[in-house]
Amino acid sequence: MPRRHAHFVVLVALALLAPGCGEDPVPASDGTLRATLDEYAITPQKVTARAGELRIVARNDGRLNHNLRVELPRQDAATPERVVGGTPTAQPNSTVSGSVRLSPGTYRLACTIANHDDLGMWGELTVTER
Ligand SMILES: [Cu+2]
Repeated sequence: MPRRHAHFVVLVALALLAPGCGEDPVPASDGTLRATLDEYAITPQKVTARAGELRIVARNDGRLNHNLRVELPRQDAATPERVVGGTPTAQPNSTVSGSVRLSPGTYRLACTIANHDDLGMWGELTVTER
């Protein structure tokens, strides 16, 4: 096989193995988003919900403290993300909950503790009309 093709095959294989890539979003059922927190991931990473009150229940399966916050994406480089709601901090092996009122739009999910967001603790929340 020519070298260029070999590289292509490797890239496709990596793309298929990469977690979270191309995953279908998981709908929040009964107005509740259930998620698991771990070092350093939010599962599921892509979620959809209907506009209105969203209850968030997050279980911490990790060994560090984590939280699950809903953020409006930054409008430009100079403006930070704005947290609109979420859960308090969850100790390891505990479950925390919170609720947030959401209008249709695209939001980020993130753990706002230390640099967990940068390490991969983030996700996407798409809110649609009721
Ligand atoms: Cu965290």
